[in-house]
Amino acid sequence: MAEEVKLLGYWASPYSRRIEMALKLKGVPYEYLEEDVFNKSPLLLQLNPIHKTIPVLVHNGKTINESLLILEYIDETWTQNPILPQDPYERAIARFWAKFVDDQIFSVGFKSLIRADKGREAVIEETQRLMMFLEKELIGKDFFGGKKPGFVDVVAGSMIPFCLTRGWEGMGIDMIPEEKFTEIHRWVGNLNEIEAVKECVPPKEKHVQHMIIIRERFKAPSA
Ligand SMILES: N[C@@H](CCC(=O)N[C@@H](CS)C(=O)NCC(=O)O)C(=O)O
Repeated sequence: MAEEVKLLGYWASPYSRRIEMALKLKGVPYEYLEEDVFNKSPLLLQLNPIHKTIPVLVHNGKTINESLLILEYIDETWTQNPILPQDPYERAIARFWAKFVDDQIFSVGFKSLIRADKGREAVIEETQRLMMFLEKELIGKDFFGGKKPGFVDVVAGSMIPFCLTRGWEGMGIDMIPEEKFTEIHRWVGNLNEIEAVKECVPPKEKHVQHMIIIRERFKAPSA
């Protein structure tokens, strides 16, 4: 019997793009259902009534929410081309970095987009300080996962170069200058060579424009 694998996503969302990257890295066919996150479908509300967010994965009628949990589910269900390390300690470390990207880097990086000029300098500095931890983590590696892209690569790859950076570009901010973040730039170059990643990168110009709209929508009035 053919498997049912459906993904509810949104074209500009790093959270659903990372799921597509993982499914493609593993060669798992899936049906993609584009959601309008500003006008949610009854199906999304039914499948994710608690958070009402994408991505949602549906596998043979079972629903999984929250992107990091979906990635773990995918890795355990389709075991070819593993994205998490086998060693328990290495797995814990990979989860640590993924959480660091989604919690710290995203929240500070997003603030740098929506803060008015006054508070922005401090947030930029803080974003760069956090980014330096990732820079150091990449020394001597092609990917966070080693020779091949893994869990942290799809999480950080979807979030940093192919999402937040588009927002910074739209504001004329070079948040990760190449001379200071050589390892991160090398890593982005490596990611760009991977077919499964390339296929999931949102179109650049459209995305930069989209991030400008997002920024306006969430801008702190006087921060
Ligand atoms: N922690 C969630 C975050 C997902 C998320 O924030 N998705 C956004 C799209 S980028 C969304 O659905 N937003 C709709 C809303 O918050 O109402 C995950 O990792 O899946």
